[in-house]
Amino acid sequence: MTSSRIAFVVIGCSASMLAVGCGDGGDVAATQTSSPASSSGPAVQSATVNIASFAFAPDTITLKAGGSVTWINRDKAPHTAENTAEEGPPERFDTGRLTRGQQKRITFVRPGTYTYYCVYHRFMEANVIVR
Ligand SMILES: [Cu+2]
Repeated sequence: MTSSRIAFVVIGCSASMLAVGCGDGGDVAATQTSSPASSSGPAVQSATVNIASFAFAPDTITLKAGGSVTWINRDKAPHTAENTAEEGPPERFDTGRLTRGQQKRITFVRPGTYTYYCVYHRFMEANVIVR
């Protein structure tokens, strides 16, 4: 009677060990989460940049290649959005002089980072990133 009882305990033990081993790997993998990169956001087909209080808002646009950005001047002062050749941009662009309420749409074809400024107020700087 003693020997059969020992055998029963051993079988029960190994069965529970199998169950634990089975559940282990899957649970660990399921709890892992990846944090998405949120620095520049998803690329969009079109965007609007408001020029207000001597600043471009938003100051960074991430655009799909072939997409367009529309600049609208909300200030009393005239502004432009244009880039320079010195920074080695993929392409030059220039909205020209925009007075209050005026807007200009520019289409971007070549991928790259376009850092631009206002020719009247050089401290006004912003970026269009084309992917
Ligand atoms: Cu300006």
